[in-house]
Amino acid sequence: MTTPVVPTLLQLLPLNASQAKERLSKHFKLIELWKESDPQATITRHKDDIQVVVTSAMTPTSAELIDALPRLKAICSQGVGYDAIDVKHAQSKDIQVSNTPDVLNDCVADLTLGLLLTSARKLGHAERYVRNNLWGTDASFPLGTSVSHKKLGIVGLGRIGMAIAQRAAGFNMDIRYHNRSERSDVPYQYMASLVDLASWADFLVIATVGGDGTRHLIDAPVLKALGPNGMLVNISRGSVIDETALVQALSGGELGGAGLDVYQNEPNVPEALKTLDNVVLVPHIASATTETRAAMTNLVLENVEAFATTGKVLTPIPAL
Ligand code: 8YV
Repeated sequence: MTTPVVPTLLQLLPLNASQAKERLSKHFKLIELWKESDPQATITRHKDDIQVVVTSAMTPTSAELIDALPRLKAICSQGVGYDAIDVKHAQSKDIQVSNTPDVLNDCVADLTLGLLLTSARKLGHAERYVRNNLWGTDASFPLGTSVSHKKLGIVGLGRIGMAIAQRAAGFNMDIRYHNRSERSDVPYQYMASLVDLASWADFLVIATVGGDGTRHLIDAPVLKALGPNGMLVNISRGSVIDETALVQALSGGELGGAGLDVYQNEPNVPEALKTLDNVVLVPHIASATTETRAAMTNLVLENVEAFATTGKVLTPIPAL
């Protein structure tokens, strides 16, 4: 006689919502993996029962884990990016994968403009200047760079890129973009060459997807094209920028400044960047507000509930 399957959900990280446990437990037995003393043994013990994995954009979900769970049917992730999940492998095994698109667009775009303004107007530097009691001394504070009416290049004009463009339009910025292909539904000029976009732009914002397809898309020639008065803002993934080339360009004065939310090897930030006054560094917080994280968590829960009740997740990642 075969033992019946106990529908089980493997949760790789805590979800920051008071009712999360209650909502998930309605449909599944829960394994909260971070609480287990021997996570590998727990996975092996429950492998024939686990149907759903809850993960996040920052939690590696490998082909190995997917292969270890023969009854896995759905992976529900918190976050819009899915470069940490082997989506192709999951989809090749008919496992649905969901992310949390759209609910974070505004919040990420808000932070992007924040980084842009902070870089251009030297807000971080200015803060340190006041706190270090330099105001009123001989050490005068340098002039910043204007943002309004300047040229903004957006690399990756997807849903977040569009929310950034909408805000930049409020600053009367001239907006152009670079994508894998031109869009016919936007009023902004397309530039097929990334180097051309960088040499045209005063500010270059990176809002493209992460993963192998975009690795080191922003390399030394792009940074050189942006130039000593140009500024780079990255809210996508650290992997998109050649970080060694970035450190070199900033230290050598070939690039004017940078505002960074993401890094190649988080949470490690190159020490050289921390010493530069023309760099603004924040710790991957673009979606980190109470409201947006609640909306993201809720969408994860809705995906799990939709899978439990209809067999289909709500916001699937399209076939790769
Ligand atoms: C979060 C993110 O850091 O959505 C993404 O792709 O990188 C961020 O929103 C993360 O998803 C939090 O779980």
